[in-house]
Amino acid sequence: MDNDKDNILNPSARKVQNALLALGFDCKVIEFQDSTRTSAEAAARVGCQIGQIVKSLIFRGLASAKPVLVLTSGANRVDESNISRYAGEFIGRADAEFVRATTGFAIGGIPPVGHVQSLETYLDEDLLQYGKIWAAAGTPNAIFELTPAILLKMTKGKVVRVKI
Ligand code: 5CA
Repeated sequence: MDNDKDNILNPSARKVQNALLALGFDCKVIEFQDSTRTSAEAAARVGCQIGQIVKSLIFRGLASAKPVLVLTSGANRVDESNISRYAGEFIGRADAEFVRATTGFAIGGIPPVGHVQSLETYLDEDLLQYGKIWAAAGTPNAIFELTPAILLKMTKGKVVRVKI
């Protein structure tokens, strides 16, 4: 593994890089000058298809208030009724405060791992078609490259259909 001491990162991006290394994944967090806040911006930064960007969306169980992480292809819109079925209860979109409290990160930079608590996680089956994908790394201009198989392994997510 490369010694990554020389990769100077914003503290939130560093938190993600450290979490990846601690989990045993040799993924390198990259910070850009320009925004990777949206899937379109992230795809423009790395020159990939928008579908290769992993969106990390937090939902909230309406009955239990449990957080649910949905990792979806940047090309897709999440059908909340699908996720409700998998989660076993109605779910709604989490607000910014809930996202921060359950993940430790702000919207626009939510990584797939390194959260303050472990999250029930669903992974969009459409991500599996790509050789390489990119996920957010703690800030709205940090991302890292990985494969769908690695994403599955690091999150222990359940592969599901998320779109309608
Ligand atoms: N860094 C990029 C690409 S990796 C990124 O994090 N994209 S994202 O899709 O995972 O995160 C932004 C998403 O957060 C948006 O798609 C949007 O659906 C959601 N979002 C934005 N504002 C809010 C808000 N106020 N409450 C809940 N969700 C929000």
